Amino acid sequence: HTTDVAVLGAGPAGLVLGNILVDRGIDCVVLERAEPAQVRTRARAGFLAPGTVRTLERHGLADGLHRRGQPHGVCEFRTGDGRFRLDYGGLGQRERHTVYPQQDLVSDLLTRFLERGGQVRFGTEAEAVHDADSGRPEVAAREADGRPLRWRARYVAGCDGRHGAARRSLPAGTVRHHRDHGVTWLGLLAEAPPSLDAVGYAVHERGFAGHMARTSEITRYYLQCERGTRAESWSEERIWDELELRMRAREYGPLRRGRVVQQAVVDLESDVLEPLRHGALFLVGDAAGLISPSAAKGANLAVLGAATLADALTDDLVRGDPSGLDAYSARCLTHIWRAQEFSHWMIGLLHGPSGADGESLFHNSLRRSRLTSLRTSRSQQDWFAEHYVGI
Ligand code: RFL
Repeated sequence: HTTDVAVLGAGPAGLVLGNILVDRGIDCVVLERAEPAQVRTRARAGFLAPGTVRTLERHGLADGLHRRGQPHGVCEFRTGDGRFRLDYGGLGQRERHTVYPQQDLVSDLLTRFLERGGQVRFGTEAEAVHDADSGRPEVAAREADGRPLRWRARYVAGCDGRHGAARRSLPAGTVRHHRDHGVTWLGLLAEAPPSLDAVGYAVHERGFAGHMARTSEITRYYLQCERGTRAESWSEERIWDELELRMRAREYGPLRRGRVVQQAVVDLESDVLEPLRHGALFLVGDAAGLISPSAAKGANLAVLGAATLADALTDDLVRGDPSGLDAYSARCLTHIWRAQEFSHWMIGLLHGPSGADGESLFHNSLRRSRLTSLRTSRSQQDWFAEHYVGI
């Protein structure tokens, strides 16, 4: 098989890229390991930055999120020193998030891609990208029944996440900046309405707890836990009791409990690959860099990276201008590092550092002081708001 652009992975990155290319008449194929039902139902992110929404609007991909997404602009911090709310939608650039579950966005993108005549090979696992340094790279893949498949393309977009084939196919010597933050979260999805009209961040001596709305019936919660925790070892009752304790429900009101439908352990890790281009192979989204979920940037970076690559590919394939492809890596790395820096700052706001003195009085006091600045300093609040919704 041959195509102009072989896209590995049908997540937010791959499907935004595919949609823009097909809309511009560029031949592409998306190879996706999972089956459609799985692609349409994987619950992950939910907070879309205004820049992400504008990008999706520009490419006719925002109908669903305008219909069903909810604007969101407030967060609430609960600490031993009391609680405070930040109306971040009225601070900084005065912009808000749109809360729209990632699986709904991905489902919309997939529907739109197929309507536009896009081709997805589901149940097809990319195994390796060969000859990336040549003008005719090849993707070796395997279909669900084990049959091998080869696609020759002009370009390959690695949108297949952190464990995908694109990362495995990088030449030796690719730089991977990696950081394990030494913090682990139990990520939970509850069939329960949100308990607050804000994102809730609870900083507690027993560890961080977080609350994020998804829909009127579904809420995401996070609980910091010991490294090496098995997700199943937490019973529903223990989860809700611990959430109520850390979120100080006795002072600020009970949580609305419900069935916990997903519980998974997430080790907070970040990495950035450099460069993001190797010959004809480009890395996008989680394949390009993994960002800890502390600042909800991952899906947003995926959409932005995909739109940037789509423009660069269009310039090259339609107009014969390769300058956008040459600039792709540097351009995306600028956004990625800004998001990493803020995400790192958030980790320091919400937890002690890893290691023996993580919960030392020294670090606790620094964190308290950082929270005090955020509570009392208008310029700090503006800075926070700008970076919280920015991308
Ligand atoms: P995805 O979404 O992982 O999609 C990759 C796709 O590639 C497929 N695939 C392959 N296909 C073919 N061959 C192979 N060898 C393949 N290997 C993999 C997979 O099946 C999949 O369909 O990557 P993409 O498109 O780069 O998008 C990234 C985002 O999904 C990710 O950054 C976010 O979900 C991160 N994230 C959040 N981001 C936000 O912006 N806001 C949030 O509130 C937010 N919350 C979260 C999150 C991630 C979480 N987890 C699960 C780590 C909350 C959680 C709990």
